[in-house]
Amino acid sequence: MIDKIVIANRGEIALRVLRACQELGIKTVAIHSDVDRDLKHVLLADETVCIGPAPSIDSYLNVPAIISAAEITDATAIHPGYGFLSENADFAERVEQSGFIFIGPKSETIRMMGDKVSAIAAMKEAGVPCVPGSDGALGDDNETNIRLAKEIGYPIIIKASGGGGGRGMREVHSEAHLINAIALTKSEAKSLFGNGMVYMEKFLQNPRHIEFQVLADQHGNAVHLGERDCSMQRRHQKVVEEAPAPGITPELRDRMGKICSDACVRIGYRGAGTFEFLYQDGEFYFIEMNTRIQVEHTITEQITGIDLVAEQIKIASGEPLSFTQDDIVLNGHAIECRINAEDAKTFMPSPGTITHYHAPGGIGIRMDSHVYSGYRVPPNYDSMIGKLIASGPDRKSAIARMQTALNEIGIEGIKTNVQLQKDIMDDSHFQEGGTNIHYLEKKLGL
Ligand code: MV4
Repeated sequence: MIDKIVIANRGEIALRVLRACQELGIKTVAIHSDVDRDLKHVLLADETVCIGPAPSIDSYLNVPAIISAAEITDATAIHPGYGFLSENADFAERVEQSGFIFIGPKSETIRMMGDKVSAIAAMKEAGVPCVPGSDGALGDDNETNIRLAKEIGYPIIIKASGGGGGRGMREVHSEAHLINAIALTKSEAKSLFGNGMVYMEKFLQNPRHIEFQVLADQHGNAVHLGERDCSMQRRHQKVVEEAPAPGITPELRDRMGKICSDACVRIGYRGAGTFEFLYQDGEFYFIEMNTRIQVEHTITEQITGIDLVAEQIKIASGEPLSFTQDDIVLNGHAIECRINAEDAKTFMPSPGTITHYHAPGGIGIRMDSHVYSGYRVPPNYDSMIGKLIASGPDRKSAIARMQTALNEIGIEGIKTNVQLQKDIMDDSHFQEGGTNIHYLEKKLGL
């Protein structure tokens, strides 16, 4: 059994993991950088280890320092959170080789999902619907690639196999640009990811981004926890997420969810995971799988009542899932607004001291944040300082509760995106539901 966990992260997710550990009676080790001594979870952890200076590369990405911290504190397991080393297969492998439990999938699974060509091949094989495309890496023969694109039909998109999350992709709208686009994406991919492999897909012009949450144990059991709509985004940064996704029928949810949980069993998946789909004209198309706990896991927790971080830990300890698919019931609606320390016009990060902080409350309100009055937001990391989650019996009540909470929240001393979130909640198209991935950028006039 896991009795002590190193929390290899910072900010709100480190606090989220610490809370789960405390509830499970597991001891905690907070590792932190120089500038993060006063983080809330560091102040609350059983033990703390400073692992390096502020730059992530020297601290939260410093693999030997993190493994050493696990060794000197005699920890059992390492929770990577999201971002940083959470989807680094080499890190997961080093953790396990050093005799610790990596709270996540096997390193081979992380490696397979990190390579999009192999991820798509595995999913297609497991019966998951994918975007019509090249079914593998593009070769160097121009004629073959031209014929392939013609068969798929323009517009198409060239994507780097080592990419994901929006990096290393290029749309192609006609044959005249194809060969050049492939060459450019290949060379970008080589310099960005050290891997020049690229593939081709039909380009979907107005999809929504809908993802399914899964949990799989080490005994061949897997379940899905429904879907989230993450279409409200700007430059590949999600701004608002909600669960369930507007307009998805129970039948479609059950069908797609089962496809995802069956695929988990088929590939030997372990832990929490997310199947990312593009959804357009009533059809789902798999694009990527995330092998970590995600920022927006909270909204799934609110509608299922399941503590996803606790489940990750229990699965990593070897416990079988304590519920079946039939036990999972979705209740009501939940919305998450990401609260960022950023300039409202330029979206540039706005670090500094929070002179006054007041968290909203009331029925259906959850504020996951590590900040407090007097906390200094360092300039070295992501600008997300918290997540405001509103839930209710239906979407309308969740929106009303979110609007109330956004008016109640008090964050002074730094710039935030609270006004943007109010504007989104007041937006008639958002209120209608089902806006696509381009909606927010268009609304902002980008
Ligand atoms: C696409 C696409 C349209 N067609 N693939 C962007 C991030 C990466 N996860 C995949 N992405 C996309 N892939 C095909 N075949 C449009 C996007 C896309 C996008 C996807 C999800 C959320 C936001 C997005 C913003 C721009 C483009």
